[in-house]
Amino acid sequence: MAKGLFITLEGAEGAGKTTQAGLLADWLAGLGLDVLLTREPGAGSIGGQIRAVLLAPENAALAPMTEAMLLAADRAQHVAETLAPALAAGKVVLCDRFADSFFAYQGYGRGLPLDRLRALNEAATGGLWPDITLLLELPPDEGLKRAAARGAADRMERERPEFHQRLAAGYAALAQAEPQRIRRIDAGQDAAAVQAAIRAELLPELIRRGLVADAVR
Ligand code: Z5A
Repeated sequence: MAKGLFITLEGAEGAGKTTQAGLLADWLAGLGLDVLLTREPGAGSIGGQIRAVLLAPENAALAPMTEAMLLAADRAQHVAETLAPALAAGKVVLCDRFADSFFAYQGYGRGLPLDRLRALNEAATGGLWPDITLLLELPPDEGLKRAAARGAADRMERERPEFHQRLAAGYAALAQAEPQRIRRIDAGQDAAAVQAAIRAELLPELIRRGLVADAVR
């Protein structure tokens, strides 16, 4: 289906994904690439409505499978409306969270069976999978401190510390299983140093795929 390049940013709350995605989009555009920056959950008008249900603190009673199905619905809409057309048009797509969040949060965090989540994810994406994933790693308490400094916590940020520990372990397991795709980045450095580490990971890939000239190195 895809002929563009699909890059996802992953990590726990406050790891700096949104900050880094913006800096990365600017750098890639500066290299002359046609970039689309998007996110999950909540891209587009329908996604925005699903996101509001998912994150509202008053929806504390949302059952884990309901949460998973809402996230899968958001992803199905996002793939159909945004991701597949952009990749088919040859764009570099940067997505702030995608399927690895699903396995880390709903699988390792909530304890839903991974095989069920894989089936749900496959139904939502039609098999679309990231080419490269940048996993921003930060101890959970550090990320939560950063997120808290920003303001009121949403439904998921209010989870107990054990939940955040499980999802950090889940991300590590996903990265171990797919080291070629998932690049682990130390997110405990200042934002400029994190961005430099991301660019150092990506540049050889961009050159290898013929998207930028070796001269940029
Ligand atoms: N979710 C899920 O469960 N399953 C799924 O399949 C998907 C998602 C797709 C979306 O929340 C929620 O959905 C998320 C997982 C779940 N759980 N929660 N909560 P969101 O989109 O609202 O938030 P988020 O994705 O967790 O991102 P975030 O909390 O906004 O954090 P971030 O994007 O990683 O970080 P940031 O916004 O760039 O930075 C956070 C703060 O730290 C900010 O004040 C920055 O200025 C600061 N910052 C950034 N970088 C640094 C460095 N390097 N040093 C110091 N301070 C920094």
